[in-house]
Amino acid sequence: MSMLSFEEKYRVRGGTLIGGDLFDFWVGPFYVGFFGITSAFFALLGTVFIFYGIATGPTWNIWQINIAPPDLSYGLGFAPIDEGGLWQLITICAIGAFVSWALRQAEISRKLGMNYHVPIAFGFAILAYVSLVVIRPVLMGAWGHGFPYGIMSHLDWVSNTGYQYLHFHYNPAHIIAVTFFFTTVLALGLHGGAILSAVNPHQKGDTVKTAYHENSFFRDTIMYSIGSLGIHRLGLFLALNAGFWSAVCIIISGPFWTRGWPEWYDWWLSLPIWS
Ligand code: UQ1
Repeated sequence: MSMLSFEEKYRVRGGTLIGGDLFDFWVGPFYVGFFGITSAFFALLGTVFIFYGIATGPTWNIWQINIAPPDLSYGLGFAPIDEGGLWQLITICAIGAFVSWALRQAEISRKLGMNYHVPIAFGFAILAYVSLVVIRPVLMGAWGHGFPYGIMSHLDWVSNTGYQYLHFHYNPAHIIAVTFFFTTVLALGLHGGAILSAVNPHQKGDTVKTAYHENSFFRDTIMYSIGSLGIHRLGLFLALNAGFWSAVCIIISGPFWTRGWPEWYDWWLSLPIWS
């Protein structure tokens, strides 16, 4: 079934941010809209650039493919296509596609009379990416500080960048980000488990359990239930903070702290109370 029987009533005109009624239509199950067009445009163009880079590069080995940013000597200028210019074009297409997608989410939210939690949440994921390839490189004065597009090469970049600060796990914002990532996983694990154990019957014919059972489970085990709305608010809070502190931890590394992160804790030894 390509369209649920009740979906038709949600296919309403309006809510567009740009283009009026011109792109206000669906293709199969997909809403198009102005930003659907720009999403597809940037995604396809970026993919073409990636395949151009692979085809003119030294390997088709999926692990070794690498499209690198320009040399640091190019600063914040444009580089020739085969010297990092392709990375710059791909980055522009990626940001164009991600932002278009967020705005398409905003148009669909408006159309459905929903609030903007979904595009805002996706905006945090975009922020985390943009921190790495735009904000930090601009603050440090060269596109060459962006990470390379490749499976092994981007891992090497993460490792090298980490060791540049001696031990990246001492970065206080990194600690906060990792803690939010782990707590997000814990919350989704608990929540997914709670939902499935309430909804999945023991055997065919058993009744599906409701929110009362979910509440009772957590009351009985930990004496507290945050509630069925609360768990989703908590989940969103945890996930957005994971993305936000990830952005913070990499933006402060270089632009605002150039020494090893273990040294950062010397502020404790420098407190006047010890003298
Ligand atoms: C919870 O309290 C709750 O409310 C009923 C859920 O909704 C089904 C949950 O999924 C979870 C995981 C909890 C427990 C969470 C906390 C923070 C106590």
